[in-house]
Amino acid sequence: MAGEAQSDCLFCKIVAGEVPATVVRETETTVAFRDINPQAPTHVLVIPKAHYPDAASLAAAEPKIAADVLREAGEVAADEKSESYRIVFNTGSGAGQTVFHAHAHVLGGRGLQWPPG
Ligand code: DGP
Repeated sequence: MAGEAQSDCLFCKIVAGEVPATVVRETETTVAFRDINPQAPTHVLVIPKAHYPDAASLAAAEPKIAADVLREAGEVAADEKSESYRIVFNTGSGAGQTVFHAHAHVLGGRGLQWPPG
């Protein structure tokens, strides 16, 4: 069923506590944890606990949870005292998505260039 945990999904395993992560925030619907390969002083991933492969499919099926992810991304930036920050949803392998469980990258703590590569 849509949204159900997938046994082969790394981020579902983090939600279940089967893979360790440095969790910085958690709500009923979301978890935020530090990226294992940080690209900035603040690099936190905010994920829905429910499994959807990308941000658009999450928003189509569960718009409230998609809003929860965005709100939590802002809360992470506030917790980290990042006044300027970037929220990124890589979607598709051509855009660099490697984990097919929706996630927002929250990047901050340094100047960020535009356009991104
Ligand atoms: P993306 O490339 O947009 O799908 O982002 C996936 C991110 O997940 C990438 O920046 C690295 C991070 N990542 C991969 N494996 C792990 C892990 O086991 N733990 C944590 N905390 N992050 C991970």
